[in-house]
Amino acid sequence: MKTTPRYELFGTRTGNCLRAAIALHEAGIEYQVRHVDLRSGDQKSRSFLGLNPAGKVPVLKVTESGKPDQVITQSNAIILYADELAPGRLLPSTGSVHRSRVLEAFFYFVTDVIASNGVAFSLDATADANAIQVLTTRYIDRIAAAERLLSASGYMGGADFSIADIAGFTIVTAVKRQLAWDRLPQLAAWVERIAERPNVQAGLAAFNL
Ligand SMILES: N[C@@H](CCC(=O)N[C@@H](CS)C(=O)NCC(=O)O)C(=O)O
Repeated sequence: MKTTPRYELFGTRTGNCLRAAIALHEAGIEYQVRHVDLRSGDQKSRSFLGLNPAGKVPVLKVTESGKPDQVITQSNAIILYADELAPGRLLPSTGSVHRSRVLEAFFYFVTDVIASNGVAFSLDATADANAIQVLTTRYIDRIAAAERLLSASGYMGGADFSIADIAGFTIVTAVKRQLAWDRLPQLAAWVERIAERPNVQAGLAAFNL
């Protein structure tokens, strides 16, 4: 008899965790939220380090009887895992000409925008103002340049909603106060379009206490 796996998403209200939560909702995967309070140091507890020795969220734990537990510790690996469970909903299938366009837009946000933002955020603690400014200018300029990735139908890299929209939406909304919106009308319309999706709203609310 085939059993249904149990999914638990460990995290809190950060961009990396929200991206994972949105992907699970968009893929139609039911999961339980496990709050990890970073300010209290839950991520350094013995039990959490047993799950992810890096002490970082998000973490997706998959439990299925008769199988060893599966633990996925990177937000983008969780997003791709969600795609595997619901093929075609988050990423055009292998062999489709549209797939590489979506992956291009997805990795643009992950490596060129989110990574710079993450480093700028971590430098904040050490108050290296110059380096923070360089990195901030870099990710803001790259977000503005992302308007060219929008398809005619208004999604990032493809005709339909995809993992590229998930990657872009959470970082663009996280830094929205820093953007010159009067010069980015298409990006503004895209943000509204993505924000209207019920599964995006559900993912954004996943870690609300
Ligand atoms: N590349 C990782 C980054 C994970 C990460 O940096 N998580 C942060 C929160 S967004 C964290 O757990 N910080 C707690 C700590 O470093 O103590 C991913 O995308 O999942």
